[in-house]
Amino acid sequence: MKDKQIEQLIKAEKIRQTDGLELIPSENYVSSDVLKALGSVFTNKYSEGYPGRRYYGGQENTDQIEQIAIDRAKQLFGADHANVQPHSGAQANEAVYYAWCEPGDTILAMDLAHGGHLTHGASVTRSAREYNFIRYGIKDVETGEIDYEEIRQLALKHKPKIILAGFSAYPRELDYEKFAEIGNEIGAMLMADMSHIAGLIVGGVAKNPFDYGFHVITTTTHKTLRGPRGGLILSRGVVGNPLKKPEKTLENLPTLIDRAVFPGTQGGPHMHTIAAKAVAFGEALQPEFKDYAEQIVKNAKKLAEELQKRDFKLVTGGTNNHLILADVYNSFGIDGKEAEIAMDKIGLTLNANATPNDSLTRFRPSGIRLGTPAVTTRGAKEADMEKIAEWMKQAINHRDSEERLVKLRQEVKHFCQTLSAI
Ligand code: DSN
Repeated sequence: MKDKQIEQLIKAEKIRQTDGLELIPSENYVSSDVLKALGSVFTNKYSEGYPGRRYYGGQENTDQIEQIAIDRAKQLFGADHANVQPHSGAQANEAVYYAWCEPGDTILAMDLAHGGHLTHGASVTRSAREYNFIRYGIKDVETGEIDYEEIRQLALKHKPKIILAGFSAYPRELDYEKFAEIGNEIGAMLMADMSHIAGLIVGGVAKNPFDYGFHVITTTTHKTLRGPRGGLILSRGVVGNPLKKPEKTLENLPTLIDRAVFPGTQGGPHMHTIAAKAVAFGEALQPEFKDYAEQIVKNAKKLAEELQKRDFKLVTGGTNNHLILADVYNSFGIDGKEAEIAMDKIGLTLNANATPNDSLTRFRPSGIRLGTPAVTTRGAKEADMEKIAEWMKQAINHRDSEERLVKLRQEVKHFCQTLSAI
């Protein structure tokens, strides 16, 4: 590169990602083919519209790329329709709200403090100003149990237009059947934000909300799905012409969603990212992806077990998916930020996270959140989880000893050299 300053930082980041263990549950390592597609000449192209219906010329290749991405996404999730244009998960959620709701309409979603996502109506977001969000949470922090009767009562009282199931920090599986029963009882649209577990769904180790009557799934493409940073909306219904405004019916959701993405909430799609999504979806369709998804969950369960042996108190007492939420404040008397910093020093990257009903602040919460998608991509297996749990405990025990932390950093680095390259 001519720009040496940026080139040097790209190299430094590659070294950081190679020599450390990536435990943030929403991150992953893409394949070299995904990176190639991302860095391709499609970044030069404007393609407002959809395949076969664009507002600019020169679309003979973009149309094919987008159609391939759409077809693969539909196949992966068993959907009638896929919109591959959302720039990320936030835009995907925003577009679905815009497609189905009028300003002031009610949406029932999981509380951010209990594992929901910012875009599920946190008060600081734009959508919270536009729509009326009602929140449900975890009933029992020990088990992670959700009170579906409470959700039903909230739904009966507030008559939401959308019932949203999904999370960014919940280590258990949701009961989609119960959500569907409630949604059908009050006539709400059923939306699932599967950003964290999309790869587990397509890998067959997590349930697919479409199998329980959900109408829409949104997801990011860069977490367990292991694609480029981006968003995706899948729906059930009949695909129509987005140039014609349809009635707001469940059957018309695909067309309503296409119109809500473009021109409703976005301009030109990022065709280089769509090319990379197509590559990642192709990879996720391969039989090996199932093995990968299974190993993510095996690793997470083992890591949870090993952490518990070392006195980490886990929210919900374990995990059924790829992520673990540990309450370090109630385990060791330190806040999540202090734990995150200690881990960073030895090359373990994870994030401080609020626990349900957290008594500490959002920036210095009680918990840490970690997961196994990225280390599993590098080939880590159950036996390696014991080592990771031990390093985590050591980092906490010796957080005030720079000398000990430097030694631990060396051990982690040597271990990383035994894993596959990124
Ligand atoms: N930032 C993502 C996560 O870490 O879960 C969600 O947007």
